Parts: sequence; C-alpha cells; structure tokens
Amino acid sequence: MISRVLIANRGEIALRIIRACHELDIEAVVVFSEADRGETYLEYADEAICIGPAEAAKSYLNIPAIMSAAEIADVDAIHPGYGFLAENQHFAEVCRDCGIVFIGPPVEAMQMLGDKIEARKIAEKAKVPVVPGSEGAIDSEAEALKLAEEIGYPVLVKAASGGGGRGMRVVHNDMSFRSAFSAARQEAEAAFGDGNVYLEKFILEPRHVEVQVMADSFGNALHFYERDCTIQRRHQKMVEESPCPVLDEKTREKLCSAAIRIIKQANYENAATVEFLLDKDKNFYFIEANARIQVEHPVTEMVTGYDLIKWQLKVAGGHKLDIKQKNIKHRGVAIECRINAEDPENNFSPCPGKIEQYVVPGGPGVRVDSHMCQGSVISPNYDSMICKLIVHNTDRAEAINTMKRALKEFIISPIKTTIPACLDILSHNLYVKNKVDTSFVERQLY
Ligand code: MV4
Repeated sequence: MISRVLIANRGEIALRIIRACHELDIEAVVVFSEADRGETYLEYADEAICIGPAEAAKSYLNIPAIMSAAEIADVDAIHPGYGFLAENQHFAEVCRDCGIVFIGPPVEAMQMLGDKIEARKIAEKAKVPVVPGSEGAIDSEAEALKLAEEIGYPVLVKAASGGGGRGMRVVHNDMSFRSAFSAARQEAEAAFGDGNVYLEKFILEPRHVEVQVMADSFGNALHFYERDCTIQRRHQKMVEESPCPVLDEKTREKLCSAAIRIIKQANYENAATVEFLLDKDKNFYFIEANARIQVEHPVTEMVTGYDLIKWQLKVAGGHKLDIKQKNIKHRGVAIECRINAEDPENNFSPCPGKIEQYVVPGGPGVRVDSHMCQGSVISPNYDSMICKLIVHNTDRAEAINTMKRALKEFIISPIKTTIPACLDILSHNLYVKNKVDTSFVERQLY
C-alpha cells in the first residue's frame, strides 16, 4: 500500500491529487517553485517543498530536485499529474531505480506508446483499425513518394516522437511531397531528437474521440467509455464531452473494446487514454495513446461516477481493479470547458496577472476544478489555465444549458478569459447539432 505521495506538479491537478490522496487516507506532499510560493492550494497538502526557481526547466522538470524532495519527504510514490514529467521515460526509470512507485505505466509500456510507430504496430497486432499508411518508419524519399501515391493524397507525414499535433505535415500532391517530407524529418529531428517519420492517409473532417482506460498489475483492464474532444483550436482542447454525441451503442462497444485490446497488448498498467479519429461514416481509426491521466478526465468521472485519480493511486499501490466492466455505466452527459487566461479577441494571447475578483458558479450539476481564488496570480511561466468548469445533466441539451448558465455566473476580473469563446461555441448552431469536426473553431469562430 501507498501511504505517502509526492506530487510532482502544480496548480489544479496538484490540488486534484491532494484531494484524492486525502479521501484514501494517504498523505500528500507537494513540490512548488518560487513562482508558486504562498499559493493557497499548497496549504491543503501535508507538506510542501520548494524545488527551485520559476522556470519549469529548473523546478517542475528538474528530476534531481524532485528526487531530493522525495527522499527528504520520505514518500512511497510519486504522482506526475499531466504535462511536465508525466510521460518522461527517464523520470519513470529514475523512480523505479530509487525504489519509489511511479504512479503511471511501467517504463516499457510508456516507451512503446511514446513511439507512435510502435504504437501503430501494437494496434495492428491487437486487430484495431489504424489509418491506412506506412508499415513503419520510412527512410527513403523515393519509397515514401511511391507509398503516398498508393495511399492516395492527401497524406500526412507524422513524426514518430511527435503527438498532440507537433511535427505533422499535410501533403496534397507529388509536386510538394519532397519538400514536405524532408521538412518534416528535419523538424522532428530538431524538436524530438528523433527524425523518424511515417505516413498516414489524411482523414478529412474527422472528430477526435478518445477512450479512458485503466489497468492493474494483475492483468485486468477496464474502459470508462469515451470523450469527444473535437472542439479544439490549434491543438489546444477547449470543450470536451462524454459520451461522444454521434456514436451509437454498438460502435461505442467496438471502440471501447478496441482500446482495451491495445492496452493489454502493451502490458499497460494505470490510467491511459487511447485516441481515435472518427470519420464522417463513423469509421474509427487508432492514432495514438497517452500514457497519463488527462486534463479532461473529470467528464468521465461525472458520467461514470468513478474517481479516476483514486483508482490510479489504488492500482499503483497494488490494489486489484475489482470492478466488473458491466457495472461501469455511463449516465447522462458531462461537458467540460477549459477557462484560460487568454484574450479571444486578440488571437488568444496569454493574459497573465492578478485575479482581483473570482466568484465561481455553483448549483445543480456544476463542478469547478481549480486552484484559484481571489488574489491568485497567473504566472507567465506556466500554461494559462485558470479553471476547468464541468457540468453534468440528464441529456446533452440540458448539459449545454447548465454550462451556459454556469459560464455566465462566473466572475473573473480584471484579466481576460476564454469564457466568451466558450459561450460562443456552446451557442453555435453547428455545435448544438453535432455538425462539427476538428477544424470547427478555426473555421467558424476564431
Ligand atoms: C490525423 C488527422 C487526419 N488524418 N491523422 C492531430 C494531433 C494528433 N493527435 C493527430 N492529429 C491528427 N491526425 C490522420 N491520418 C488529423 C489530425 C488533427 C486533429 C486530430 C485530433 C484533434 C484535432 C486535430 C486537429 C487537426 C488535425
């Protein structure tokens, strides 16, 4: 069993993990940088340890500093949250070598899924549909060009170590193939130190649907249904919901069992998200898997009633995932809006600064995941998320109404926020009617 955890993260997810620990009678030790000193959420922890200056590279990404804090605080385990070191294989390895439980997957599973080419191979082995594309990495330009013609344009050149939209190039014809291919390779080498690229057919106007899974160390793997994360701008998710509003129960079952097969094939443990593209004809294709808990996990918690962070802590401590798949049900609809300190009227440029007035919404079906309060300062050093506003109601139309009413109740001043942008999305005819794809926000709104 785990009795004391170090949280190697900050802000809302650090607070979310503290809360889960305390419900399980686990002590929570949190690290912080100089920029976060004095933040209210640190008070909720049993201990807080300064690990360095504001720059993430010297604090939240500083492995020696974090391991020293773990040693001083005498913890059994480290929860990495999301971002920062959550998918850093070296960090997971250091934890293992120090005899500290890394609350996440085994190093080998993280390595496999971290390489998108390997992940594609795992999906194929698990008989999960992947987008038509190359068998593995492509070395030669001639080989790539030939394959692109076979697959048919448009095609995507993707980086093996990419993900989240980084290191991708769309190619529309033979003419532009050569330059796009070599540019993608160079970009990948520069950004990830891995110039390996692969090819996929470019799926037109897809929806982004992802399945939440959890696995234990006894070979049990369960899914907690899917989230639809189609509403995003420049690869930053803005609104997420569960269940996906355009899936029928039969396709949902196929999608979720496909995700489980991938997770079992990778000998995975702990929480993961398996990402798919859904095309216009409701065909789904595996694209990548994320070896961490994600920002948008609360929508899944709201529709299933399970606390995913508590389950992460339990399975990491050797507890069996003693739930039956058939007992995991989804009820109603949950929607999450990410509220960032950004100005929608100025190209979503970050608006760091002090929050003078902060009044959160409440009432039936409203959940606010945030570490903010009156007087909080949004530091320019980290991402600009202020809050995740999550609502739950009996159906989608009701959930949209609850979200709009909660967004209107929210008072955050004087800094600019994405609340008006979220309201624009929730009020848009195409969003309400489920006629959106991943380009909706950029094409219709911003
Ligand atoms: C694609 C695609 C179309 N076809 N792959 C972008 C992020 C990364 N997770 C994968 N991405 C995409 N892969 C094929 N074969 C379109 C995207 C994509 C996208 C995917 C999900 C959510 C938003 C997106 C926005 C633009 C492109």
